[in-house]
Amino acid sequence: MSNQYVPPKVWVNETKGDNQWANINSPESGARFEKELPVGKHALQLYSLATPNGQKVTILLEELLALGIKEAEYDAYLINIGESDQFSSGFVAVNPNSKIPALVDKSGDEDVNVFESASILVHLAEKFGQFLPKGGAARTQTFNWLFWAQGSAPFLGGGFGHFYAYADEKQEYPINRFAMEIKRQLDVLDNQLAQNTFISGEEYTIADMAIWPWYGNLVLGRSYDAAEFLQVETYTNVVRWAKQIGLRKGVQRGRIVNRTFGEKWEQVPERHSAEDIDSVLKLIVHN
Ligand SMILES: N[C@@H](CCC(=O)N[C@@H](CS)C(=O)NCC(=O)O)C(=O)O
Repeated sequence: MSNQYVPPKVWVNETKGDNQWANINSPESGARFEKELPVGKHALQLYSLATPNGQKVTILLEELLALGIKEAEYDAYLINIGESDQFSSGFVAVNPNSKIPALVDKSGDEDVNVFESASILVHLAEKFGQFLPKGGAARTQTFNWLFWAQGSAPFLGGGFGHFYAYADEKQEYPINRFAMEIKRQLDVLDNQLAQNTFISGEEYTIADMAIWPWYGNLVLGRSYDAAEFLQVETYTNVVRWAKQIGLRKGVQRGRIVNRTFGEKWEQVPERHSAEDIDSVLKLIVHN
């Protein structure tokens, strides 16, 4: 192979080209500029974007509100990762890893910074006593699948999605490698969902909320324009589950919070009250 990359002895940062997603990367962590985060009136302050990782948290918050839990009211501010908002001093103070979602829980004597989407899901599920079984095998199963999601989805987003949809050049080797892994993961989910209504059993939990934004959206044809390529319709149990969860009010509301792309009726850049979502959902045209 004539144009094969030969790694130098020591890696140097030579990121080239104008790929938007490659250009936000840097080998250094930490704040790149000084800017405080805005703070709203509710006890829960969310700083996020409606990527699958962001959707997990807004779906949980909207599910909690759908149960009538008023203490789950939240302000959701937009962190535009394409514009480097995640590198402000304010955001880095909440999440030193500079990735959405990040939450500040101001309900107690001291503010609690929460980052990593699964940590936020557990924090909120425990705080409100919902969507996480209290003990026994059901709780462990929920954690099994929650951590499965955290370990597996980077192969879907950072692996398959990056090389299939976002990379400037389509390369056979990484696309093959990650397509293989994603189809294997879909098969794991399909087998599990053949035996269970929800991912960890008969109860809808934060594990479903962690997995649906990635694999549910994928099999519903909403991710990477890859439905045909991956033959997603063959995973019939995953499709059944994805549709069932997609009908939930909390999911329909949560998935559009901090969203700035797509149809007008699915864009709620910031959310400070239920009305912010209601007014956008009213724009849906029913045929
Ligand atoms: N493991 C993290 C992943 C979060 C993550 O990758 N967030 C992406 C958006 S989906 C991000 O903020 N990327 C910005 C960047 O890499 O600079 C979590 O689950 O919260």
